[in-house]
Amino acid sequence: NQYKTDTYWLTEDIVKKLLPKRSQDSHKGSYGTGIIVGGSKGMSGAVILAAHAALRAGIGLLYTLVDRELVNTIETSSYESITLEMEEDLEKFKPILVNYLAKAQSLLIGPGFSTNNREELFIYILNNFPGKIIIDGDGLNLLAKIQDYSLIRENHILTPHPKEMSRIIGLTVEEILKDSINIVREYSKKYRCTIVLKGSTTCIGTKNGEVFLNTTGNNGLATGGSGDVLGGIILGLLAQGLSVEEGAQLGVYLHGLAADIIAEEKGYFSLLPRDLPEALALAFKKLY
Ligand code: B4P
Ligand code: MG
Repeated sequence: NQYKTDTYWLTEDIVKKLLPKRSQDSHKGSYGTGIIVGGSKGMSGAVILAAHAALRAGIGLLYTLVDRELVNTIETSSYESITLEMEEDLEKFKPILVNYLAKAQSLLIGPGFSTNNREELFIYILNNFPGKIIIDGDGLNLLAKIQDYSLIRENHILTPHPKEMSRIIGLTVEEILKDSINIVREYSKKYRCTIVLKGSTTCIGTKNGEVFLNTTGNNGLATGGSGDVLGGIILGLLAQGLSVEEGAQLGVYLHGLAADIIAEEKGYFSLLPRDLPEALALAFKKLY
């Protein structure tokens, strides 16, 4: 019996209680600031998708930190975010970076980031950003490359698909899929963090050993880029004050619900990740 104690279906009742509060008497400072660190040559779309998702998730202010050659692309595609440029010389960049990091409550690192020559910057950010961090995509691949899991803290969320999970823990994709609930529970307890193992039934493990199974989403999400949108949604929720456990649960549920709302009208074939941020509006509305 795989559904033993401490395993829950992520239902509407559970996630409704996690919605961030909005008040009439508020301003952008009330809804938090986030930073996306990602992108590389040929992979600017990952940052753009994540940025739109964070903004549609209600974040107050959003920064993206990208390589110089990506700055123009991001600037022309994401009107509401502020683009920061990464300096190649890390020693020179550190004092500037520290100032950027001090502005935000949540940070997403990894979408389209590449793993080439990124180790030092990745380690520096993980060690110097005190807020909540989502490690996705190439951030996870860097973790697997560096093999230093002491970098992971309680206020971190790892969002691997089974192949990324396999690179981190050393089991095969088949082994992970056969026993995903117990594996997610084991590693989120071991690393004392939140792990979102993505798939057709996304499985969320918390540091205390609870596991939540998502009930939304459909095969329209099986297109490159939908993972980047998920990272952005969670980033936006964390900036608004949700804990890593709450942000992971509500974010995963909303991401799938947005896809379900689109599919109801348009079916599964043509769903694109770029459609998801806009559909988030209806997903929020359904829960409110
Ligand atoms: P990458 O090349 O690293 O893909 P990516 O850039 O991470 O894409 P993206 O960020 O959009 O997708 P992600 O999975 O993060 O590697 C992909 C490769 O990894 C695949 O070619 C495959 O070999 C392997 N792999 C990935 N997922 C696998 C799986 N489930 N089983 C076996 N091998 C796998 O995010 C996708 C998002 O969409 C998640 O939120 C996910 O939950 C959702 N989603 C995808 N399909 C869904 C479905 N059928 N139903 C509900 N939700 C779904
Ligand atoms: Mg991904």
